Amino acid sequence: MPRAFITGITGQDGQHLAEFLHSKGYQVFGMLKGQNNPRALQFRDEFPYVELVPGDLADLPSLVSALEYAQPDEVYNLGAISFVAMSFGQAELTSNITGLGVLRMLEAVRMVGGTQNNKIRFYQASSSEMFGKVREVPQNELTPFHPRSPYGCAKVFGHDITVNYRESYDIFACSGILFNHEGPRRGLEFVTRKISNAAARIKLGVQDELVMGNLDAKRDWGFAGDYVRAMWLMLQQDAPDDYVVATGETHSIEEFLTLAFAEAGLDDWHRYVRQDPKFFRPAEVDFLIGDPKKAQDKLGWTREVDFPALVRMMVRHDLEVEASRLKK
Ligand code: GDR
Repeated sequence: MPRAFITGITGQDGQHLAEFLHSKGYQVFGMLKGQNNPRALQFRDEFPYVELVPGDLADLPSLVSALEYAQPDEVYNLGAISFVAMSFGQAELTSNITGLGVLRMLEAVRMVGGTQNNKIRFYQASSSEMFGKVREVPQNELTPFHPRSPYGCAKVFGHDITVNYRESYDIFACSGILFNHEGPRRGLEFVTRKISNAAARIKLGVQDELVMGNLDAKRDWGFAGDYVRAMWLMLQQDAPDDYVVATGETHSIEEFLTLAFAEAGLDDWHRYVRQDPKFFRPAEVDFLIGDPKKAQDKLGWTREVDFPALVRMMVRHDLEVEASRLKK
């Protein structure tokens, strides 16, 4: 039975990946940080087949112990401070966890997997936020980086150090440059889920307005369930490499609002949406669109859920969840 170790296990991607690897017959270990982590209880109920192992990306000895215990064939480093807006207020913490955390994980892989013929395959969750103020359209694996937030800067470090460890120590280390990927498991702080959840609550009469930031941004939004397949495919190749994972389409926040409110059975979203400067960021990434050609050609990866289906899935889920909450 192959063994996989995942950081960020309680996040959206951790959950999708755990489910996917379990269906492939893996024994799945997930790293859980903190004392009495509030997410642990619900996670254990939903994913009884995942063995939770204590550890923290800020603490190298804990990563070594966790890997010694799990003895993984594959390590997926999905753990991070992942909310771009928050990274401006907590830049040092973000650099430590999202950036230096990758270095610590790679060191742990080196220490536990051995300095020669290291058998552990490593996946790093890199991000389209590294492209930031984009230098070309669409963005591919060779597009230069120009991050626009402490989060983006930390991800650039994580990406570069992954490539460096691959080249220096011959570690099978891959970096997936994933564009935005969403779904019903997305946290409520991210714009897509904030909209789908608000549309559902407004429809059900438990909320009357939606307060947002910059509506001019455009994103290449895919479904998280499709993207975790790409992570796994990267680690099944003969040689390690980096891949952009994206849909190749970009959509505006206004398009998302239009589809989401219509799916909830509401007329014009403009009636409910107000902008507030507190949701604006000191610097923005206005236009992202990825070129997934390499992932399609070399990994045989394709997405299954398109943009309208993604919005529909999220709004329907939130209508159900919010309606059942009302009944309680
Ligand atoms: P992003 O995701 O920053 O792209 O990073 P997010 O959904 O937070 O923002 C997308 C865009 O929407 C604009 N926006 C708002 N965003 C939020 N969260 N809330 C609002 O009210 C709002 N109004 C407008 C933002 O300004 C932004 O332009 C995500 C994260 O998952 C990262 O971890 C990941 O690396 C990248 O996607 C790829």
